[in-house]
Amino acid sequence: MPFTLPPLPYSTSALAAQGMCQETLELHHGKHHNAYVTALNGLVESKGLAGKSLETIVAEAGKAGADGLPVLNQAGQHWNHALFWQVMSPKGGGDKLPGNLASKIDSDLGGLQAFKDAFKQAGVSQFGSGWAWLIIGSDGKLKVTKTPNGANPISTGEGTPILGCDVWEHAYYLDFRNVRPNYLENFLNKLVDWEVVGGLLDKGGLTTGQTA
Ligand code: MN3
Repeated sequence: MPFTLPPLPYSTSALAAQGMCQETLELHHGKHHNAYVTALNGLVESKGLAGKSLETIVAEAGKAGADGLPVLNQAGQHWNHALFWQVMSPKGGGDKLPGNLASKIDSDLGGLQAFKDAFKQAGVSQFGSGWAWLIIGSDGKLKVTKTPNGANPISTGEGTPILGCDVWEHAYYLDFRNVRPNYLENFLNKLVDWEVVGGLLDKGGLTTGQTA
């Protein structure tokens, strides 16, 4: 089955009051994410991906190093955006975290503010395009990390993301121009749906269910 663009779980205008305008979502979801899906489908046959899950493809492409990059760029970005749309919502924002997530952030990362500071720093310090992440590390502990371009913690073997923020310029230029720190701060304070993130923590991360 070909990979498909997952529909946004809200309308393209739903996050405008929270700092992500309709034009950003139309372009980012309808053009950028869709282009990764189309390009990935174009690689299925030549790269022998048929029958593999998106998660397996991302992990294998990461292990393949430079040889895996053409697949990782598209497959990683398909996975990354699939998570990104889910972790934001019109009900997002605020500092009320579900109990499981709050207590794990307290014990593993030193509390909500320390986590937010680390996450923002990860996103700001990612040189050029990439992503900031909250992941369940391979040791079971929550960690904040970052990856360049289309990579993610599945492809690097670090762990499984439960929250990701796109820091490619296409994610924030219409709303925040060049000011990436303000975009990250707004993402954490107004856009993240903590109930969704807590649910992903319980489930051990996102499984897209998409297969080549
Ligand atoms: Mn993007």
